[in-house]
Amino acid sequence: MRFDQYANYQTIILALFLLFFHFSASGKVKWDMPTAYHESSFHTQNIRDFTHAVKIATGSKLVIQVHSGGALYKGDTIKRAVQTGQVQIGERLLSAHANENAVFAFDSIPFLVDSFEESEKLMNAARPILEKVLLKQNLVLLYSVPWPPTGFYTKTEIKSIQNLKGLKLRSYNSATARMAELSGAIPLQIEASELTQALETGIADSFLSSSATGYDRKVWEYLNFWNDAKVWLPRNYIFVNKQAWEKLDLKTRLIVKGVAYMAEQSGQANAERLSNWYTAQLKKQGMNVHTPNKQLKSDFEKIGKKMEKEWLQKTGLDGQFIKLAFEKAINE
Ligand code: PCA
Repeated sequence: MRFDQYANYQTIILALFLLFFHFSASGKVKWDMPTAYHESSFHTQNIRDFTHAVKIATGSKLVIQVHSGGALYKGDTIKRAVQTGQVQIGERLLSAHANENAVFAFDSIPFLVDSFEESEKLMNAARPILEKVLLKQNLVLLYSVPWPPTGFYTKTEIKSIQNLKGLKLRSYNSATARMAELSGAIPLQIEASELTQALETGIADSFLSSSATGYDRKVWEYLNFWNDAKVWLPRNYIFVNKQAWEKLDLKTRLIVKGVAYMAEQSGQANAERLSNWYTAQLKKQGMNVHTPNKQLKSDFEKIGKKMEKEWLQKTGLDGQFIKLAFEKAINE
């Protein structure tokens, strides 16, 4: 082969390579998104709106396929799957990772917030720290949506903390387990997707959760009382694998961030709007809905203070930053 022929081949190969690179850079990207909660959950519906909006706004350049209810990865494996790049994006209960880093439990300090407005202030106070911690774990935070407040589902009315003694209380994170433990109950870690089975078989005889999950899991078929104690408003968060994120071009990233902001706002508005509706449905199905009496309230508050202290000890400077930023926002 003559030298100029050889040079031509090289040019053609280079041109093909550039062409391929151009198409893969501007081509369509498909992401898989495992979530832990059922299709009927308002969180999943919000995610459906988010992914639909991303598809439209990017002209189908980025298409996200949602796998709800732990169908692709069970709740407790979703974060790892995204961190290691097995999937590109996921949704999970933030405080479920508190064992890795107590910062993840900023939303699970009992009675620190009891309204959606305060929950949003707390999220905004914690956001920079949360983003920093997640980035170190190869994750990019997109957005976060709260659950309605958590309360106690039981067979009989809780009039005092004594009534919680010995109950097999299903919990969904280490903070609910600690709350159960400090109340004298026996905590059992069970995913929402396995909650119905646990109640059916008697593995659990009570649980901590929101009106949303009680309604979604048809709790009235097993239990009669809901104590709307407003222990906290835990959050789900939506996160992306860092490499998958960086592979997107800048314009797509900006669109996804914008849509994520809207999804956080609409998710929160829906949670707030539906919260009372869920509670009304529980009543409609014959459940007794009540709030803690004075004694129970003060017993719970003591537990809250203790858990807040424990959280501040575990989180150090990060926790102090979040607490101060939150207090500042509350007093503004
Ligand atoms: N429902 C979820 C988490 C918080 C909530 O309200 C659950 O019970 O697992």
